[in-house]
Amino acid sequence: MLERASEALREAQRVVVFTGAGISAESGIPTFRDAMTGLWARYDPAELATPQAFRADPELVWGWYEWRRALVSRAQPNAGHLAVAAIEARVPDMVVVTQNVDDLHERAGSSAPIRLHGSLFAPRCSACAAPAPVPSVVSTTSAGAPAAGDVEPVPEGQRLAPPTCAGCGGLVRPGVVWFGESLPADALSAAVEAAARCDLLLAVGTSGVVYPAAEIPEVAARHKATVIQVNPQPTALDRVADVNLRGPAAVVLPELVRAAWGDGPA
Ligand code: BJW
Repeated sequence: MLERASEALREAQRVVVFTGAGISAESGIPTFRDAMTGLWARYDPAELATPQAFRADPELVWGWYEWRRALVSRAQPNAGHLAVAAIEARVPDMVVVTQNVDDLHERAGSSAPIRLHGSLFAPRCSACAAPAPVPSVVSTTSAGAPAAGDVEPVPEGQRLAPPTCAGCGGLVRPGVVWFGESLPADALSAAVEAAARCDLLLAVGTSGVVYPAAEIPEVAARHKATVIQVNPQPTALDRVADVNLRGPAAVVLPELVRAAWGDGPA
């Protein structure tokens, strides 16, 4: 399996790496469908990630996102993110399409990932959509001592009042795409175009159940690209994958890069 995948990767001219929450799991970021733990355990992420939840309880939803932003700010890219950047260094026509709202691909060295579901670091006004400053609070009391630059802690499970927009006074919301909202049209069309012209798509750490993002590997398969999936579990994408590499991204991706080019990320 690894040999077939590495050969296809070495020969590919145009590659898309399509990532989901699983690639950040080994950086300590829970996947979206992991049961929430600690003081967040009684909430369902699929219910919090909605405009309805923000309207009903903005402090609960803003507190959850600020807690997650703090967790991400303290996390480091793992060997999986580094391997993706290593592929980019070897394949000139390579596009990263991510559903993740963390910034670990960029911090690992990927140059311009296409973000389908927004970012934890791009809050905007819920009324007029003007970009808002990222609050300076970035630490959590549950994750140990504050990191350098932290101002004050965001305890797990805590409601936080969202800031208000400097222009119109509306509530500031996370700059992410919630269920029922449209994906950024430019990002979606760039991702579909890249998938339609690639000769290899690597789907990493995604359950493949959230649409329209889950169409990206389907588009690549329809255009006869080789689809390689990296995931410890079976997923909805098994039906389009030519090769399934079962295992954690931080182990399998460096192995794949080494097998393809004889060396890998440190
Ligand atoms: C590892 C690992 C390791 C673990 N290494 N792997 C067509 C059919 C049916 C429904 C719809 C449809 N079109 C639209 C919809 C509705 C909806 C939808 O798809 N619902 C489904 C749940 C059924 N889609 C939408 O609402 C989208 N909007 C839209 O389409 O607008 C128009 C419209 C609206 C309504 C009706 C019709 C049309 C918007 C979707 C926005 C998704 N946003 C979220 C939240 C972002 C902010 C936040 O993070 O809080 O994005 S939801 C969540 O899911 C998040 C993720 O990006 C996304 C995908 O999840 P992902 O990344 O796959 O994570 P998991 O947790 O699901 O899976 C982790 C995987 O990792 C697992 O497979 C593990 O095994 C694996 N793993 N450890 C590698 N170490």
